[in-house]
Amino acid sequence: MTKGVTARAAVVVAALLSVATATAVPRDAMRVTVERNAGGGASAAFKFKRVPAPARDDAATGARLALVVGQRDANGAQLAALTDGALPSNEDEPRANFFFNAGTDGGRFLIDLGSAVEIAEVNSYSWHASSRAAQVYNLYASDGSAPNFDAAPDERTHPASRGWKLIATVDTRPARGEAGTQHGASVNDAGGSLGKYRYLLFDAVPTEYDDPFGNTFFSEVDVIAKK
Ligand SMILES: [Ca+2]
Repeated sequence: MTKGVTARAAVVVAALLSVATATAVPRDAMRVTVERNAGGGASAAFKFKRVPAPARDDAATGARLALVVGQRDANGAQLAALTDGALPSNEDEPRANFFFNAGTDGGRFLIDLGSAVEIAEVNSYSWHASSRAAQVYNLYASDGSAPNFDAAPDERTHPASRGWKLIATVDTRPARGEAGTQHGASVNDAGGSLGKYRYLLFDAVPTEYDDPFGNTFFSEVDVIAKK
């Protein structure tokens, strides 16, 4: 009984807060744009209709990368492949992609931009003939200013409890139909800015658990600064 009342009270408080937010400042207009190429549409140019093609000189170029949780698959590239501007030339080029180890439950990697940047978009790209093409991850961001900020929250630590904000949950798997081999995701905001952040944390899980090979072949991650 008490529990029900508490839950209902929480709903009311949430509703009041949302009204206050709506009148005080524009509501968040974060969007996740997802596209999938298949067959001949998947080329080394990573061309999509709405997701921008990978950039060579984005804000993540030269950023510090760190593996925070999980193991790299030794058949794949180092984390540096995520921001080197180089793309795989075909759908089966493990050395041109970073992926978490086979049979493991994904993990977390960090992009440290070195200083706070007003971010317009975070775009991620992947390419694989089968189930490793899709991307499933939570994107967290932080300016690092929280007193208890932890740049490397381990698997027992919820990032939100250590100074991180959940920006988006990205899942490029189609609800039905062709899965595609080349996926692009763009996290952006209708207002032009996702916010000003120094750190990005990707919290990725396998795309499927039917076999040990569900960890995404990440080809590139771009961080586009607001102009
Ligand atoms: Ca790359």
